Amino acid sequence: MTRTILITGATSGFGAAAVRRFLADGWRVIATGRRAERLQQLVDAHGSGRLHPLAFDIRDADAMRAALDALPDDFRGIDVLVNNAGLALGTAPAQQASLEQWRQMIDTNVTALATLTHALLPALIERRGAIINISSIAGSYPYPGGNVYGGTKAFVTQFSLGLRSDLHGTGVRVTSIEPGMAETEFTLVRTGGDQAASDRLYGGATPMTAADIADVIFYVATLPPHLNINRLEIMPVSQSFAGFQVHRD
Ligand code: NDP
Ligand code: 8X3
Repeated sequence: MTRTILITGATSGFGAAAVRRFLADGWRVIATGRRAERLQQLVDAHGSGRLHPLAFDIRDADAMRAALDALPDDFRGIDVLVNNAGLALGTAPAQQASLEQWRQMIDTNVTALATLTHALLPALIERRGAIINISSIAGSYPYPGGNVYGGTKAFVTQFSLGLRSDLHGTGVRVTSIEPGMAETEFTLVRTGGDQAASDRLYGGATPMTAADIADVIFYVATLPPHLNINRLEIMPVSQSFAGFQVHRD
């Protein structure tokens, strides 16, 4: 039977790679994001038989509801939800950060993720489906300038574990995937379009790729139904841990 997956943030990075990965395996894919032209490019490349684009700002709850309500019959039975849409904005210390950027991260990474999950829970329970949330190592390991971004990802991880508890006995699986450094448009977005900063961060480091993470999402989504990976933390070999900082007078 053809299974259906909804992937948010499918216009770039992990989400776009995951769309390709699941289509290649014969799934039906609902792909969301704001940039309609990027979604259209996916349709142009893969056809619309098993791919349904939904262009909306995930922070707009009414637009989200309307998009879900308008799904064609073939795409209504969602088996897997991948909550991937998200962003970091800025690297300034909290005391210099933009409140507007903080709010955008919370609205996108936390509120929209919870809203979409809430909307799809009845259908996912009915189909004994799965929820795969894209968190981050930033939710576990603080770093200077990570402030609200890290806080939003800590929410994603803890929300995932809480969902597991609540969904006990329903057969619905929930996984928090927590990647480290991966080269996507993430740093371009975070820096307001600074390509040189993005190149400096990833240059010579052999970061993970979007396809690496898409493979991990696919692995989690296709595990035997009696297995649940609760949390999955993944880094490139070139990335590891550093020490605490000490201020001296
Ligand atoms: P990209 O910037 O390449 O992709 C982010 C995606 O999120 C885009 O498709 C974008 O679509 C979508 N998105 C952002 N804001 C909105 C919005 N308001 N409405 C709808 N869609 C939105 O980054 P990544 O692929 O790297 O990021 C994917 C996820 O992975 C994020 O949650 C990120 O925090 C997380 N992550 C990334 C890591 C990395 O190193 N790259 C590491 C750990 C976690 P559009 O702009 O078209 O709306
Ligand atoms: C993205 C990874 O370390 O840049 O979530 O915050 S990090």
